[in-house]
Amino acid sequence: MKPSIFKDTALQTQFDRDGYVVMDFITREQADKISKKFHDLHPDLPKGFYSAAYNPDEQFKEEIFAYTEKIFQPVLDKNFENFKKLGSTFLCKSPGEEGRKGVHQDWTVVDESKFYSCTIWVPLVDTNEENGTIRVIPGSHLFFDHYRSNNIPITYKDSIDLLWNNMDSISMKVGQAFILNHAVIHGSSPNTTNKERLVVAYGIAPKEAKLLFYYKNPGDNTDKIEKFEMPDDFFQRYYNAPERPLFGNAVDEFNYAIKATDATTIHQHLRKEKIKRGRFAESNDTVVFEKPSPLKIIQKILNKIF
Ligand SMILES: O=C(O)CCC(=O)C(=O)O
Repeated sequence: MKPSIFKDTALQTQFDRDGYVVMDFITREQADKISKKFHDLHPDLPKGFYSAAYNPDEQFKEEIFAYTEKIFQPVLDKNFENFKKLGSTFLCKSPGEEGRKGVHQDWTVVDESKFYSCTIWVPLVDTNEENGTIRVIPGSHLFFDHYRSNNIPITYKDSIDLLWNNMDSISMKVGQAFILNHAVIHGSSPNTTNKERLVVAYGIAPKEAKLLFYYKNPGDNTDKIEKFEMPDDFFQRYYNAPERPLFGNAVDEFNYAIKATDATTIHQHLRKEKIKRGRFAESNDTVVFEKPSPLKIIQKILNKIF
């Protein structure tokens, strides 16, 4: 059993089952303040999908963390226990196709046989499919147990469209939080409106979880990966991804090969999850996602009789 961090046991159960939860988090006024801070720090709107995490200026990122922290602190204390803070950043998605975030999982940064790590994703505007809200496959944090990082191959590369088409698009109100397990499969559509979609993202993990990072050299054709132990401010400081981290302790090195998972297995995972949630109609087909209409049921019965 992995340690709990939600004070509300119903939320923890939902998080453990789905790999994410949505909850009310900060007020519209607080969201507007954070939004103003973003605009003060970014007088020119960044293009495409922007994360402040890749800025090498630690002072700049510390200012974002400290500002968010002041507003988040009481809300975190009210809702979470036994957790540690990993830092925070802005995610801005400007209008345009380049803002799309494809199907992915976030890096493995803790020992996931014992722990999990999370992002609290808080939109500073209402979000929906049109302006590029988050999309997710419920329960997909339990599909695979591979290490994840830049350059480590993914097991589902041949099923990207299948996964994208089976995501839930989560419309959110400003100030709500989408709290995701870093292992859950997620992504986001392009912003097709004419206004930026702004989010503040804040990392947390169970207190006892040591931070880790797995690095694969893209220029190396072997299966070798390196394991690093990282300080708790890893996310605040690691700006040069996908390159080798410039800090942390390299503690191990080993061969790590990932086999592709075939589409049938992925269909089975999706089907199982949909059945769990009562969203999969009984059928001899492998992928029927909607409930059968009464007309179809009558037709089936008639087909059996005649
Ligand atoms: O903000 C978004 O649209 C997606 C963010 C995301 O997927 C990530 O940072 O891993």
